[in-house]
Amino acid sequence: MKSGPRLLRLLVVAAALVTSSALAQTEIPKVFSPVTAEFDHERREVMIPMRDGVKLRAVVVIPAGATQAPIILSRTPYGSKKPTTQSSSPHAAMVLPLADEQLLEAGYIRVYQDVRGRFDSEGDYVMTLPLRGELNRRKVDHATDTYDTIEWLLKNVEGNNGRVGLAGVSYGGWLTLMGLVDPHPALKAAVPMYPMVDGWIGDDFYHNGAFRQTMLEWIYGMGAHKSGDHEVPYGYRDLYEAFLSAGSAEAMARRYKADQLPTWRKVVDNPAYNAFWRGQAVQDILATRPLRVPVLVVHGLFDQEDNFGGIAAYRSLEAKDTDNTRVHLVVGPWNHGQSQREGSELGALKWNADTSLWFRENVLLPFWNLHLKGETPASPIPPVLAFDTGHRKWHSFQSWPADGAVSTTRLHLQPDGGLRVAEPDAAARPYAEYVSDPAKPVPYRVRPVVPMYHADSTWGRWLVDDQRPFADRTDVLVFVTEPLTEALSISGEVAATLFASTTGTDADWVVKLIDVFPPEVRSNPELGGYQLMVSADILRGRYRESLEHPKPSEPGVVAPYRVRMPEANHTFLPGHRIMVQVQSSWFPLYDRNPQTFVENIAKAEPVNYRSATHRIWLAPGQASYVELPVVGTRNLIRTR
Ligand code: PG9
Repeated sequence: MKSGPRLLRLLVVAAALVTSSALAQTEIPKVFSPVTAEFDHERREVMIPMRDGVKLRAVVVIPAGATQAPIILSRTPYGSKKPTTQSSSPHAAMVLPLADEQLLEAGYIRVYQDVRGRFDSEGDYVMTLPLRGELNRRKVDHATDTYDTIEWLLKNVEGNNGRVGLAGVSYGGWLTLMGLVDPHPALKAAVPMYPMVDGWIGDDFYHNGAFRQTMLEWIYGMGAHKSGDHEVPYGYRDLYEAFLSAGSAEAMARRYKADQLPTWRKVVDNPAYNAFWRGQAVQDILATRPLRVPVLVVHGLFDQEDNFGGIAAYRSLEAKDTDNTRVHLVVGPWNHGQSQREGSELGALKWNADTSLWFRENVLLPFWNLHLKGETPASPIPPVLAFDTGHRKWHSFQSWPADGAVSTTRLHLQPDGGLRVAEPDAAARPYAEYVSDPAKPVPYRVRPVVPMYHADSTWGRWLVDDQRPFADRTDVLVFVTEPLTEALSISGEVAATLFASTTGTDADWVVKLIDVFPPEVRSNPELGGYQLMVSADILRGRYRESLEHPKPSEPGVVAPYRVRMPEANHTFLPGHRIMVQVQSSWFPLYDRNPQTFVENIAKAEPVNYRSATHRIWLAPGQASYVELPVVGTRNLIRTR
C-alpha cells in the first residue's frame, strides 16, 4: 500500500531521462549551408593528385564571375587554411592575406596549397626536399608537384585563362624557385620572395659555418607535428639563459627531445659545407638550368632569416637573361617577408611612406599583369629597383649593384680606434685584443631574448637594433671614422678581412658595419646617436681556408679571416660616422664556439669551452679592414 511514493519516484526518474536525452541531442545540424549569395568569391577546398598518387590539399579562391582569369599559386609548409580563413567576411580581400588585395581587385584566382606531408596534404614531409637525384631517390620532388598542380588547376578550375604565376615567401620562396626547374608550360611568371637558397652559406641554418641554434624552434614546430601544433616548451622567457644553462646546441635539443627529430639530425650532423649542403644549393642548381620563366626576385635589406638567398638566386638567373628583360630584382628596406605586410617603418626606422604597398601596387601587380594578362605596364619595370636605406629613396638600375658603378674601398681598422682608408703606420702595439669568455658570450640582442615565435617577440626587428649597448663591452672592439663631410653610398657585397690570432685553437669572428647617426636627429629623435647595422655577419674560424674541411687555428699564429657579409644599399649621410664592431660571439642566435677545436661544435662538452684572448692585427702587411662597395669613382672618405 505504498504505491503513492513509488509512483512519485518513477515519475522523477522518467522526467530525468527525458531531460538528459534532450541534453544529449546535438544542437549542430547535420548540414548547414552558410549564406554565400553575397560573397564576392567562391572558396573551394580540393585534393589534387600528384603523379605518385599522393593527394595534396589546396584552397582555391575564385572571384565571382571569373572568366579569363589568371591563377596565382603559392605552395606552403605552414598551412593553406590559415591564410584563407583569417576573418569572416563575404569579401575575399578581407579573408586572404593583405598582399592579395591588389590581386583580388584585378580578378586573379588565388590558390594556396599544402606541400606533401604537411597539414591536410598526404605524403611524407621532408625539410626542403632536394630535387630528384643523389639526395632524393624518389620519383617526385617539389618541381614535379608544382607541375602536377598546375596541370590539374588548368583542367579543373573553370574561368582560368591558361596562365599561372607562382609566388612565395621564404620556404615559399624556395618552393617558387623549385617550380622553375622543368616548369609547366603554363607557368608564365614567378616571384620568389626572401627565398631560402643556401642553408649553410648565409640563410636559415648556418652563416659562414656558424650554426643558428635558435632554429631549434622552427625545426621543432615543423618536425614534432604535421600541423605545427607543438612548440618548444622552453620554460624560459630569456633564451640567453636557456641556451647557456644547457651548454651545447645538442644538449639544448636533448632537453626537449628535439635531438630525435630527423631535421635536427640532418642540420646538426652536417656542420661543414659538404655534399648535403652543396647538393641542394639553389644558386648552383639554377645556374645549370635554362631560363624559361620571367622572374621577379624580392630581397629585404634587413632580412633576419634569409639575407643571402634572394640576391644569390637573382645572380644565377640574371646570368641567363641575355637581353635583360626577363629577370628583375627588387631590394627593399624590409625584414623577412615585409613587402607582403605594412612597410612604413621597421623598429626605429621610418620611411615616410608604405614602401611595401608602393611596391605591390607599382611593381608587383604590373609584373603579374604583364606576364599573366598581357597588359603593358604604364612605365617599364626596371631590371633592378633598390631602396637606399640611408637616403630613404628608391633607385632603378639596369644591373645590380648600382649599374656596376661600384669600386671596392678598404677601410682599415686603426690602433687609435679610428677607421681610415690608409693602412695604419707601424705602431708600438700593432693589435687590439679582447678576452672572449664562452661563459659570458656577447648577446645578439639586449636581454631578455624572447623566443622567435612568442606572441610578443620582436625577432623580426633585431637587425635594426641599436648597437650601443654592445659597444661598451670589453669583448667588443670598436673602430669609427670622424663625422663624414660628404655622403658616401655603398651598394652590393660587403666583406671584412681580419688578420687575427688567438690563444685558443678555434674562434668565431663577427663583424658589424654600422651607421652612427649624429647625436641628435630632429625628424626622428629616437635616432640620435643610434648605431644601425647596415651589414653584419659571422665566420666560424675553422672554415677560413676551406668551407668543407675545417681546420684548427694554431695558437698565437696570425691568419687572415675573410668574413662574407650581406649585401647593402645604403648612404652614410654627412654628419654620420661609419663604425665597425668586432666580437667573437652572437649568442644565443649562434651556438658558442668552445674555442678549443672539436669535431662538431654543436656537440661540444662543457670541458671544451675555454676563455681565449683574441688579437686583431693592425700592422702594415697585417692590417685588418672592411671592404665597402662604394658607388661612384670616389674612393677616399673625407672627414671633417
Ligand atoms: N625562414 C624560414 C625557413 C625557410 C626555409 C627553411 C627553413 C626556414 C621561413 O620563413 O620559411
